[in-house]
Amino acid sequence: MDSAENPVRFTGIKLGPPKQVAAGIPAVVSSMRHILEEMNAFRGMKALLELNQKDGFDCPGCAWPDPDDERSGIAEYCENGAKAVAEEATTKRVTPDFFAANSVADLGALTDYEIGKKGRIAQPVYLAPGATHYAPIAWADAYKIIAGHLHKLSSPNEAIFYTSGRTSNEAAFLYQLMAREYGTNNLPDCSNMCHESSGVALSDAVGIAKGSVTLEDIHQAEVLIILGQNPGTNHPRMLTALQKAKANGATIISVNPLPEAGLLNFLNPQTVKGVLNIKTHLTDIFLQVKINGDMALLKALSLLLLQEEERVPGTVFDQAFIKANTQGYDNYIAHLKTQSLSQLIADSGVAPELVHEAAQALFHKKKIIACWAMGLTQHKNAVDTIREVVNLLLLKGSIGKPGAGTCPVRGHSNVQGDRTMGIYEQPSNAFLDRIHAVYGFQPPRAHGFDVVNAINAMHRGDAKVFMAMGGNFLSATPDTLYTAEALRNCDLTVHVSTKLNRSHVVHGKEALILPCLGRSDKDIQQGEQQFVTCENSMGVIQMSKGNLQPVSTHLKSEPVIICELAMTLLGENSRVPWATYTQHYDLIRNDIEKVIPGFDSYNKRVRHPGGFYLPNGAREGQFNTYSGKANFNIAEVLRTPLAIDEYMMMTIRSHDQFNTTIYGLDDRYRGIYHERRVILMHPADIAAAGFHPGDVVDLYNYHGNKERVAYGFIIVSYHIPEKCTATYFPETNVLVPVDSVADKSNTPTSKLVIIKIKSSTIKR
Ligand SMILES: Nc1nc2c(c(=O)[nH]1)N[C@H]1C(S)=C(S)[C@@H](COP(=O)(O)OP(=O)(O)OC[C@H]3O[C@@H](n4cnc5c(=O)[nH]c(N)nc54)[C@H](O)[C@@H]3O)O[C@H]1N2
Ligand SMILES: Nc1nc2c(c(=O)[nH]1)N[C@H]1C(S)=C(S)[C@@H](COP(=O)(O)OP(=O)(O)OC[C@H]3O[C@@H](n4cnc5c(=O)[nH]c(N)nc54)[C@H](O)[C@@H]3O)O[C@H]1N2
Ligand SMILES: [Mo]
Repeated sequence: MDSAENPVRFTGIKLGPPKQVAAGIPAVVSSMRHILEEMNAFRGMKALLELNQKDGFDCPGCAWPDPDDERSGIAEYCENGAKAVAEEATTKRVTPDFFAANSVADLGALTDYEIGKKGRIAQPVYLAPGATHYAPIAWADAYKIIAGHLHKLSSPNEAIFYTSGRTSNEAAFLYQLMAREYGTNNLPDCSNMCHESSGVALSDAVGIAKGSVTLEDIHQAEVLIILGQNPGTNHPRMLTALQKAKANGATIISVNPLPEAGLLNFLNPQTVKGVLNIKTHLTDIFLQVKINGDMALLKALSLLLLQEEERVPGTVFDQAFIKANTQGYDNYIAHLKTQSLSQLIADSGVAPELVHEAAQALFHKKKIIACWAMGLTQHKNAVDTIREVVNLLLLKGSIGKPGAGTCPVRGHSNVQGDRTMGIYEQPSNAFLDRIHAVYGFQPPRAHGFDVVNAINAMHRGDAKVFMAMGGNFLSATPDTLYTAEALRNCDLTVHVSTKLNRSHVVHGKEALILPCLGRSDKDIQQGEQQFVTCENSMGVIQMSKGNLQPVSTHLKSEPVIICELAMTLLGENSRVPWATYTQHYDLIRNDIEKVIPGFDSYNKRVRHPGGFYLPNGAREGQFNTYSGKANFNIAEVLRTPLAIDEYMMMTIRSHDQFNTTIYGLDDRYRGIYHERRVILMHPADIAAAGFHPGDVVDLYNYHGNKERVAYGFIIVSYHIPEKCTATYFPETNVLVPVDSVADKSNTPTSKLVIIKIKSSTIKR
């Protein structure tokens, strides 16, 4: 087996009933167990006490916002935030001795779970050409190797600078500045695989690539529609906000192929009721769509709204809003009228009576919020589906007023901020002009590579140096074996990382691992403790200040690594005061303020407890689109014809992982324990194919006449629609074709891979 893939090793599956309720005391027990496995109780408590407090550090987990006003005095975090901290603040260390004892091939034979448990990388290491082991290297020598390679390239566009969304604003700003002064816009990021479809859809529809709501809006909404999102696992603190909305009388409609525990009920472990086992019932109407049945469902809902509006004019649609603020209404209505309600409902996979019930819940409500995540964004027609969400909100006038609007729930804790800071392969001219005005160098104008184009460029040999500011490019991206060939084609691969991962094992002809401080680590420059800043999912900029002693004196902060590399790379001629920036991060923020709108008095306002909101046109009802209005969009439903032996597969996260970081082997809410190599199937599909629950199967994809195989998955009978299956990523990324992407956003279609399922020769 190629070291790019997780080795097939079964770990002893145990199944239980899926949970009906999220959080509660089991969540508290689970978080403490993860903390204590990684560090002593004192360090653990010190970390948790400052997590998400106004003067503490931003959770390295998801991007869900902190409450503006009251924060729970001791525990403003969730089970999975605690796990994210445990993973980062661990006292286990990967030292040069470890690398001497373990070859790269040895590391490749470990599973992702085993690799992650090795601890924090404690020193920079280098893999020389032809070498079998990483060996320690001095920071200055590492910078020289990178600069040497970058100077050798025939064009700066042969280099790629990837970013993962944990990078702070300060580091992200410096990183894009270095790449652009060096001469390229090749700045792909994890967003290309994540919410890019949301950004594209929302920019065209309402004039801003971000969501429009605040946390307070969620509390005030009359109806919340939650599509393609599993908040109980991936954004647990969202459940507290949903609980508040329910207390204020909101109706929650959930749209998902799976009845996720966190959507159904919630036991808030931070309230007396939660501790007393009194749960809040969250979802009122559960619409169990087929995979990618959302567009058909949304159209069915809009059609039912239209029929009611025609029956009693002026009672359902917000005609005044539509007239004043939107464009394309008449065409959209004409289009809706061409659609067959029964066909739409059949295409959605939802029971007709439930679609009618959901439509009724919307008829006379004016404050509607739609929340969504990867279940919508990672499809071929993702951009159109998200525009269909906006169509529905526009009909209701549900945007740009309190309690209403768009809520794409972001993933990585600072993925939104990284984009604000200019981590983007398609920067606007306005942004580049400001860089020029502030620094006096001409940044490149040609657009660069996004993630998928970067993989293809490396594969063709058109890109030769790959550098990553965090993340795990090999495992997070599609078509694992193809991507591995692409990375191995490079002359040099460089990773600034906190922990070991598979991208360190699948490397270029030379490779470097540069260990950096994490969110929870104390960052001291010139004797003064520094803080960085992040932007959450709702556009709030806040400071984040680590408080733990770093596990090694060799670690450097991301901003310092970038500045030192940039000085080596760009030398005397650079127009950027890199050395100054390393002295105090306020000096970086002073210049960010000059380049990026909305950051006036950055240093002052970010020191204000709770930070500050960035301007947001859509929130104020100002739509900065090409038409100056919010735009309706017309798109047809996309059907996926399947042969009798074909299935749709969505790749999802278990409860015990953060993307490619595997915290543990349980998916507690779904009742799957101690095993990740599973495929969830409908019982009728299992029987029809002649399989039994517990059988081991291999999964095949034949996109573009190429065979892709993922070996060794155990069938689990599950409450999932027929012909739909689910597996965990990254194990099945080997099946996601690199050229199967969303129209307009180029996001890999990780939530709909067509597979065939065959008996395996592998035994359990
Ligand atoms: N603990 C933890 N927190 C995380 C992460 C993590 O890995 N672990 N990852 C972070 C990141 S980067 C992100 S982007 C977010 C991801 O957060 P989510 O988007 O919640 O993550 P996924 O597991 O990809 O879940 C997608 C959900 O969409 C559903 N789904 C799949 N296909 C469809 C479809 O066609 N239609 C509909 N309606 N639903 C569908 C799945 O059943 C699942 O419930 O979470 C962030 N937070
Ligand atoms: N099939 C499939 N593929 C997917 C998805 C899916 O749903 N299905 N989801 C996609 C999504 S939404 C996303 S966002 C991407 C995620 O893609 P990435 O962001 O590239 O992947 P992560 O697993 O989050 O990266 C984890 C690594 O980041 C490093 N790290 C952690 N903290 C820090 C830090 O503070 N600084 C630095 N420098 N490094 C750090 C550690 O070394 C760790 O191993 O994956 C995508 N891939
Ligand atoms: Mo993400």
